Amino acid sequence: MSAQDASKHRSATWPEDIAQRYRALGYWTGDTLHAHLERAAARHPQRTALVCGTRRWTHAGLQAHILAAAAGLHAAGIGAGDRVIVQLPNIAEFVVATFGLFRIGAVPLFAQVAHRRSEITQFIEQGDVSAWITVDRHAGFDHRALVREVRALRPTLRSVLIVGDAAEFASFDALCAPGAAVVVDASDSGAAACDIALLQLSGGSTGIPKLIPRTHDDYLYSIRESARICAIDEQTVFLCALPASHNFTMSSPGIFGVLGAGGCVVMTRAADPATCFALIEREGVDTVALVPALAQAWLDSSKRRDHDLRSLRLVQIGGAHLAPSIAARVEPELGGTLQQVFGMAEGLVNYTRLDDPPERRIGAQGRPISPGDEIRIVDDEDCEVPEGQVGHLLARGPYTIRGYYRSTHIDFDAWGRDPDTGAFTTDGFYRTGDRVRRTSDGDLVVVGRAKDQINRGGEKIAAEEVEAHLLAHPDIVEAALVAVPDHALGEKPCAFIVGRDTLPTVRALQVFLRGRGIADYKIPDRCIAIGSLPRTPIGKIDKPALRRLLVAHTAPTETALP
Ligand code: AMP
Ligand code: DBH
Repeated sequence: MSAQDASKHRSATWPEDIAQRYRALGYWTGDTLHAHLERAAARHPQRTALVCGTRRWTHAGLQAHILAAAAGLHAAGIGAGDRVIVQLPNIAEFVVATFGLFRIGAVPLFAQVAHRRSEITQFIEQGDVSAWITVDRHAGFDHRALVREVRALRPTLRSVLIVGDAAEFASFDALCAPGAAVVVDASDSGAAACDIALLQLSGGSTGIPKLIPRTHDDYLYSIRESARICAIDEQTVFLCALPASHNFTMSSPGIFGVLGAGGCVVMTRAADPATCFALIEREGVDTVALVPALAQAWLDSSKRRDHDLRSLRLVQIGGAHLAPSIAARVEPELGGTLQQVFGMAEGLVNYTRLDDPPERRIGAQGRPISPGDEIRIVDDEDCEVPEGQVGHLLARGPYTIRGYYRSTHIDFDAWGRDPDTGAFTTDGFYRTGDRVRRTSDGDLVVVGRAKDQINRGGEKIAAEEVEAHLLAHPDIVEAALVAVPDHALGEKPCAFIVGRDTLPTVRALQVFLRGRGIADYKIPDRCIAIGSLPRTPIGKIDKPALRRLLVAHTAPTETALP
């Protein structure tokens, strides 16, 4: 990237006056994510940092590996400011690649391992991505086949690095083998604290995915404070069971928070109870982060009796609605303190505090990290609702973005607002799309959602994105995706479709959607044919009416597809 492009990239994040305020308040310290980790390694060189199967790294050993990766990535032509898709499962290379990229000032864009051609090609375009680091195979899927498909469609993608058997592609392992490459100069870090460190994916509610730019300054602030709130230190042993690419697992306080405190991260590719309980016992895991669906699977597993889980100190649950009946079982049945986490990749994170009384930890989603977090709960006209009433949650603060990422410059207006998108108010608040109320204790309770999204066990699905794929089917005239309650996952997507003369079977539709190259978790399990979609008076599809049809099971014109 040219020096001019690099400076554009650098300025495209926070308005300067607001940045200065957060620096003056001490929230932003001018530190980078990799320097933070390097200092932890200097304090605790011989402590275990990372465990992945039978492989283990001390903090000093991990630093050496990261430095070798930085040199290897640089030698592969990746430079400061370049955007690089990191699509890896929960393996040590996730950490090595990510911090190697930080070290040379490159910007990881975290895709999920479940993402396929449709998502990856969009990310390449939107992020103007030049490289992609992925794995040979995961969960029975050959990622090299995906790379071949995507490369043919996106020739601008310069390099691909594969962890494992690289076939005809470059091998990440060979490139980054410790000692194989010239180690980059310790002073040679390409990034400044105000630069974009990484791009997260928005759960989204529109057809086009949005990229979330997080700077070293703002991300590190949320991580440091999260680690403090969760009492993470060098004794912490964290089990990374949810996908490492998720903002929760990465930063609340997650992988980054634990490593930055000198603690240990245990990676597991499988999140099932038997695997995780065995790892908790073997490694003395004390901290886990779960979505409600996984917590419930762990609670309901008979395998619990076969393992000693007494090392558990903190059980964090977030990402989706946690039923109080499940919450109440966590401490007596798993041990450890329950902590609810209500966060978003765009920024704002709320935690119940470890010393809150049990009823607050069971019944609420906590309160923000920072005194600098500004929260408004408003009605449809953006007027604040009376205290205690339900409204839309708006958030602004030292680690909540002011605009989504565009590879070109964002011209912020006077309030630091990205003028192009309705996701922000005129005075720079992020519209979370969540409906909440505040309790008299000051905790937030999430009561629902205004955004057109399905939360499938913590995986967010933008209805519009899937509807667009459904509408590409020649036999479908209209389509609407809504959430159907599900015992195990909380919600699942259900498609209502209006067909022409012949309708495809559910199976055929699923095959069709897979063929469109979308992640499996977005594919509806249920499809219902309907004569016409209900509309609101202004002509929008009436999704609440569709949801009512689903719940009541009384849709007179509905027929489940064969
Ligand atoms: P994402 O956009 O993928 O970062 O997901 C963030 C969204 O997940 C939030 O805006 C909420 O809708 C949902 N969410 C996260 N944590 C919780 C929680 N503890 N309870 C209910 N919903 C949650
Ligand atoms: O759901 C989320 O995105 C989420 C949940 C808990 C999150 O981003 C976080 C904590 O940081």
